[in-house]
Amino acid sequence: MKATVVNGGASASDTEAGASSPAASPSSGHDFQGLDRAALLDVYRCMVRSRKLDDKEIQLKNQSRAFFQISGAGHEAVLVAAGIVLKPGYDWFHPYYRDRALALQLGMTPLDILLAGVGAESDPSNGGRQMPSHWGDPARHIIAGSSATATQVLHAVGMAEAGVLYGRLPGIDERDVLAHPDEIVYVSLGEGATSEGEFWEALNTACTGRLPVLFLIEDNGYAISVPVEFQTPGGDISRLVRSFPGLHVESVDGTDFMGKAVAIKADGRPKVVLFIAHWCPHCQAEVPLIQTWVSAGGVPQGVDLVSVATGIDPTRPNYPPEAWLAREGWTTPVIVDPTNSVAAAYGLPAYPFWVFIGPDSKIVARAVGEISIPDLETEIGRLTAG
Ligand SMILES: Cc1ncc(C[n+]2csc(CCOP(=O)(O)OP(=O)(O)O)c2C)c(N)n1
Ligand SMILES: [Mg+2]
Repeated sequence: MKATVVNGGASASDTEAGASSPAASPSSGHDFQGLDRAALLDVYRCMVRSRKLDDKEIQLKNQSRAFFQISGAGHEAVLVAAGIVLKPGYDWFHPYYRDRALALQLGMTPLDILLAGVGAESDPSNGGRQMPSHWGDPARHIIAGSSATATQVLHAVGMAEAGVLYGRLPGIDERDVLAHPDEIVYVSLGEGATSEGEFWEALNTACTGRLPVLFLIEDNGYAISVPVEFQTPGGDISRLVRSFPGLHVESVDGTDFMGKAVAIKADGRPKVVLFIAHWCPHCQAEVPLIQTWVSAGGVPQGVDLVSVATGIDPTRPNYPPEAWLAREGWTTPVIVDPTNSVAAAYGLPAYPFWVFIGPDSKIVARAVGEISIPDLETEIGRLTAG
């Protein structure tokens, strides 16, 4: 799941990219953004709790004790990160129905969620009058939304505007409790809902008014059965919104809790970089084999595997490459190279193209064409052997 984070306000700079804010941990050589073991375990616990609740609700539905289920599976990582950097009861939340892990991270309990799951009168979100996963918790500033997709983005922009006005207008009761100069408004939606007018109206107003809104677009590749490339031109909403004045845009791997923007950086870790073209039959053959190897835990600890989608051609098969790779279940981070500049920097001669980079950032080997798993492992072994 790819997450695009955009905000139109001045005060949200440390909430971008779904990443957490503290400084780096010195202990392990990995960058955990300063989160210690206990904090990371809490993150993991919340993600697992969210997934287990999905599983339980599916079971309840199969038993006809619940009548609808809306899964948050695959969305957990970026949502727990968002819940950590934002403050319940201080910032304002307009989540959508996939935001189970956010609701948990902000403090809603599994019981709260299950009561909504079975439509109980005591459901704290909506008293059993809404579908499940329509999170609501006034004390935590979680505002239950409508089932009509994308309506929440206009509510969020209105909330942000109200916050600004509360700061300016005299004589408002409880102003100090209800509004804070550095509060922000979070709103989330799927990539399909960005095709609706409400999304563009909201962006328009947020940017014109420089309102502190964080839009989290959770791009899972589909709007029910409609693939993203059928309704978002170019298949990537983050590319379309980059020209809005005052809008900061980050596109991150939403299944990676650290929300890393994908890059090939000199960070002391050996790397294997795979360049692929969506239309290339050799790449199409290679991708499932490599994915099987990755899924079986083939990439050794301490080595980064990165893929670069290059040679992009809208007139050729499997365009856009992100959608093709999503269909293939590709879990390796992808750098999209629309101008072939990354490929040129590494001297790509043909597809697929492999580059093996040592911990000192020097290129150790290059390989062109399909590569067998034993040969791949031999090359990686040479990298890690120093
Ligand atoms: C205005 C409106 N149109 C159609 C629907 C039916 N509907 C519910 S979810 C959904 C797909 C939304 O896809 P996306 O925005 O990508 O979110 P995802 O479910 O993939 O997270 C649709 C069309 C709706 N709820 N509201
Ligand atoms: Mg979707």
